[in-house]
Amino acid sequence: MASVNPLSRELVFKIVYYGPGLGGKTTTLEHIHATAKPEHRGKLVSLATPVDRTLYFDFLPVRLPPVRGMNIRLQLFTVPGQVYFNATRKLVLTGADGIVFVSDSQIVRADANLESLENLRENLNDQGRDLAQIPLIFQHNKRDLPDLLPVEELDSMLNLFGAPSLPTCATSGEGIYESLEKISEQVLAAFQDRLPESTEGSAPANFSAVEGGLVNALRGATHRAEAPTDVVVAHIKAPNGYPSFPPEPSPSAPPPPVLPPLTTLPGIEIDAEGAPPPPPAPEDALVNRERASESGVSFAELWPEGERDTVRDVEEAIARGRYWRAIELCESLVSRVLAGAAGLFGTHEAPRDPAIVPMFLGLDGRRYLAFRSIVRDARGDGLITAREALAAYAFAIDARLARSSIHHG
Ligand SMILES: Nc1nc2c(ncn2[C@@H]2O[C@H](COP(=O)(O)OP(=O)(O)OP(=O)(O)O)[C@@H](O)[C@H]2O)c(=O)[nH]1
Ligand SMILES: [Mg+2]
Repeated sequence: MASVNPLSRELVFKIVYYGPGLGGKTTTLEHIHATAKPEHRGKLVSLATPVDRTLYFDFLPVRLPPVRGMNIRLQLFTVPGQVYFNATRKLVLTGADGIVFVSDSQIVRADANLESLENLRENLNDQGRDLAQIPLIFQHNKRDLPDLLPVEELDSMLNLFGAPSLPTCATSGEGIYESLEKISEQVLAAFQDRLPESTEGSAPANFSAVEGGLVNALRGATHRAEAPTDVVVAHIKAPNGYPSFPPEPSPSAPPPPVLPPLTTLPGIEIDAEGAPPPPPAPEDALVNRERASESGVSFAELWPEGERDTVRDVEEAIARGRYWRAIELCESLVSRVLAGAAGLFGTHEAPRDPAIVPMFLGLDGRRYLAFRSIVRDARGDGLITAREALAAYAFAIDARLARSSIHHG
């Protein structure tokens, strides 16, 4: 949901691009990222398969020009359109302030559009929300291709509430900024409607005050000689039994295995972060062996050299029953992982929603919140059990593994 910081006069809105697989959601964000003025957009983060199908989501932060003294930031997300990734779609949809439904205008994709819209409606219902009450626009995409449904027909099939709809071509960028402007207006208007009467008039209602219009203010270039470099891509290998990621499953093909939830990611491919760590000096190796033999197996190798001692301290604390100490150390390990990741995504632009930040790393927001609650318990007077210390350590290990899988693309 929209967050407001009255001190900095800043509004943050979450906008989710939803729609059938291969409809053009990721391409839309890529276009905005590649052509918006650098001061108006942050890094593009994509969690995709090696063949560029969205596996978890894409994320792009956008800063709009100030309107009536309010700074407005948008957090643009895409969902994975492939039908079997519904758990992820639900998670990404949580707290959306506005939805851009990216339909595929090709006649052959008519059913896929309808199914995706129905899926959107169901997922919102599960969250106690109603599509009719949420700012929504339609991007009827791929208008450059042959064998298309007319826009009017797409509207009569999909756009049952009379939401704004625009024809677009995400590959050339046609209509993409106009869609962004429309959804921005809708979320602002909805936000203003929710304000108490006393503050009415203090919030911006539309972008007419922006000189030259929002589109011109945002758009820096229509073409770039080189692809932008600030794209963070985590290419996540599909888990076993999910070998090829076909463009769209054929109806006769057996359904692919279910993807692991965001919490586990067993098939994650750990890319080396730069050069491999240097082998330990002989005396370090000796110390490591001694300490490892005290606590059995050690996970220290998963961390960079400078943090391995802390990891060994965690293991020792658990082995000796000093659970509160283990949790305290896990908290510092996790904080460093998240801070490092925030640097990758751009500290100012990273979402502040605590359930979203760990999601960048492919971690489940709920597990992160459970971890925070264990940390709070450990600081209080309550009894801390081995189970809690082990759960905290397991989360720290997951966070570390997920962090290792992200590199600059
Ligand atoms: N001709 C044409 N191709 C497009 C357009 N938009 C996207 N594409 C192509 O369609 C393919 C899929 O686009 P994506 O943006 O990855 O689709 P998506 O909706 O993110 O797909 P999922 O991540 O699987 O949900 C890519 O090859 C794009 O280049 C368009 O407007 N016109
Ligand atoms: Mg995608």
